[in-house]
Amino acid sequence: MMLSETKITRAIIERFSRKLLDHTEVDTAIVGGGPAGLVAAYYLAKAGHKVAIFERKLSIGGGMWGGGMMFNEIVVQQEGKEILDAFDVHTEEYEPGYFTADAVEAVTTIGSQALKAGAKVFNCMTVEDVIIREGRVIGLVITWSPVEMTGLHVDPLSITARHVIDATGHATEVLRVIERKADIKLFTETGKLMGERSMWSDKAERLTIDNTKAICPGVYVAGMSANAAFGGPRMGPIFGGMLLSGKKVAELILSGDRP
Ligand code: 48F
Repeated sequence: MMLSETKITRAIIERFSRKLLDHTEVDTAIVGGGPAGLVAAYYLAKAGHKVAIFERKLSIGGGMWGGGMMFNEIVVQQEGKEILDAFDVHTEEYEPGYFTADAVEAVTTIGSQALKAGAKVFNCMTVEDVIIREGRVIGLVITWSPVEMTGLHVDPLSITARHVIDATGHATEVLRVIERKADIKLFTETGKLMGERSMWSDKAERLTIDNTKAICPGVYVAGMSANAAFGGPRMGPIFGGMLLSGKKVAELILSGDRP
């Protein structure tokens, strides 16, 4: 059989369009495909939710690929190890209570499981705005990342979601746009984005879980974004909190929690 370039082209356009069309209305839209977003996507998709992850970069994995300072090993504590065990990521004890895993194995395995569970990743897409109706975030405004990067004057597209998760890490990009453009009071002490504090691994890892919750009607925060939203410290290259936060936000949504 002779391969036809136009058939290859049509296959890509048709299949991608079908995928995107299928995800113009989703149960949960996750902004950011870092460790927290990927773990959340896995548990939600496994439970039957229609899940779309929008990731600005070409690759998912966020800050996990590089471990600490590009030494591509991650550290997790006991509870984090249990999540890596569930994904079948190999871990090795370093000292009691400290486990290491290969950062690349962690990203690829968790990413693979999330997709196999049914979550779809839209990489190279940036969320630049939200849709709000009656004080509730009901959707996202998306554009191609190269459009954003080059500053091309092109209008975006939008999707709707019953739940949105800001899993954008340190940047808290969804919350920033809500704060800038809407009169929605966030569920923080000040009603505003509180901003992350300097590194304190132990405290930050615990707070990440506590801070994983709804931040305003329609939106949850998970991962580093949760600490940055509620004024918690950063934790550095320990990733258990990210994984546990992804699982917790999925459980909150699945429990019917709908702020
Ligand atoms: O930063 P990231 O890995 O977030 P996380 O899951 O994990 C944090 C850790 O990596 C590390 C840490 C803990 O050890 O402190 O930083 O909380 O992944 C966030 C992803 O969101 C994407 C970004 O490219 C990254 O891959 N992202 C950020 N803003 C947008 C976005 C946006 N507006 N639209 C789409 N993707």
